[in-house]
Amino acid sequence: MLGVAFTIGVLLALTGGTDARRCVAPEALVSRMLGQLEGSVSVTEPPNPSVLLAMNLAGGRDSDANKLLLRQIEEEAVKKAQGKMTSGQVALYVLALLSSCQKPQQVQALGQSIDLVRVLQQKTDEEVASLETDGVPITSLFSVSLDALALCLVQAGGYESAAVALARQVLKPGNQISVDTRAMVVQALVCTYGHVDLQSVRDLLWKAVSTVTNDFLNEQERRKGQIGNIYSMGVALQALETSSKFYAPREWDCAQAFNVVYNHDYHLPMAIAQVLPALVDKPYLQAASLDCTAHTRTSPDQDFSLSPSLETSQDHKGTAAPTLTATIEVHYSIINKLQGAHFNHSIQVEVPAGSTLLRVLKVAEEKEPDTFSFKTEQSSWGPMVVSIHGLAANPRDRTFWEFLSGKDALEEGVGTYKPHDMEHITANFTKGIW
Ligand code: B12
Repeated sequence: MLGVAFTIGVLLALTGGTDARRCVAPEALVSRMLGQLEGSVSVTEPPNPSVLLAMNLAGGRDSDANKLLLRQIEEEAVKKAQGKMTSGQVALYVLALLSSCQKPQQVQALGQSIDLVRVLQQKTDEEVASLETDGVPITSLFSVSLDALALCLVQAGGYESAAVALARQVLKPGNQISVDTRAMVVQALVCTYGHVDLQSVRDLLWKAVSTVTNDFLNEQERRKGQIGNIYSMGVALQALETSSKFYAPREWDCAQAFNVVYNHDYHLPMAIAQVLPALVDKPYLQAASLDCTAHTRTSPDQDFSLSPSLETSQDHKGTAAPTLTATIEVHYSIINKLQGAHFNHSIQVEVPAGSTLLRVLKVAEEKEPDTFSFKTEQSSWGPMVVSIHGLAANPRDRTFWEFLSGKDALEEGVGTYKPHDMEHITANFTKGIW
């Protein structure tokens, strides 16, 4: 009897203590994802701070890729932070540097030095002012949440008013704020809650976090583990990991939610960068409390047995690889019923099976350049379509080009989504909430 109890005790200690709700993914999956992140680092690509943050949270600090990425981040910070970077991008830089045990207040590279925290404070103040006057931020509520989280973690001023504004937004009756954004709001508010004394603010933050997290738990129950779509899971799990006291005594079935993630094969570095911290139970909230002296995980470089599907299954739905000669027909429409001269044009496009939607857009443009011209901008998630038929999306008036398959909004961008034969894709000029 004593032996059994001892074994259970040892097992509990190994799995992280007596808290039965905590989940951690299998080591093989964690090292495979770390390997994918390391593989995404390159001297020719713009550095992605979310990738560095995720590597550090998952314990992969010693790799060459990590060191290269840190240097690129420092150089990019001194070159661009002050100017064209958005508040959320600066916040991600701050979080990445904190997780690398660097001081964001004093970033030195290329013979220059910059205080990223001060830059972030200025940009956050502008976001909050816009939220207060126009009811919307300059960029996105997701970004403002990153801002508040980063400022809270470094204990610089400015995050409390951002957190209060965010709490009010998620508590607005009938708001349509996405799961992803509400999840990021949770981490910002949980951090702030730990540092404010004023009871009325604490009550507001408590109410906002418990409302959002209970909604997530309800959705998970209804949808057998899923919260939002498959790409929302990373940030949603991070939110639930940081907030158990806000939904207590309710318990979170983390195993059920983790299973949803295990059943998906993530390829995009950005998607992995949001999921991996959750899988090792190290949400962004812990970016400033990592043990910088600890031994880190080894990279899985040579261990191909861990990633059998990496090379072959670019198609996340697991369908068979197409033969090189097969082609598919895609019906593509572009619609603007919102602004200026309205238009509605359609075209039938033939592309090799397995092509991305970006290829469909390119073929449509080649066939009818006057009608189907388009522009993309590179982002952390890949190419984003910012203009079609000369009509440009404008973040200031909340317009963007939304992509649909039939009537359903796509859950991936044009750089990764692969249409099937006879699919009807629409690009609709839309006004959004973000
Ligand atoms: C806000 C937001 C938007 C806003 C961005 C407006 C703005 N100026 O900020 C709008 C509404 C325009 C938008 C559009 C789309 N989005 Co969006 N978006 C987000 C959200 C909630 C936060 C992004 C953010 O602010 N990040 C913080 C800043 C600091 O980082 P950033 O890298 O600078 O952010 C930029 C990019 O994220 C980019 N962006 C936003 N969404 C997308 C989607 C794609 C495919 C690309 C390439 C770029 C991109 O816009 C941001 C500002 O410039 C994320 C959620 C998440 N989990 O990350 C989803 C998210 C990135 N979006 C997603 C999707 C699917 C789309 C759409 C394809 C939806 C559709 N059916 O049309 C479109 C893009 C279509 C196109 N034209 O190419 C998915 C991407 C999944 C994937 N595997 O690619 C996410 C993860 C949401 C989800 N769970 O489904 N989005």
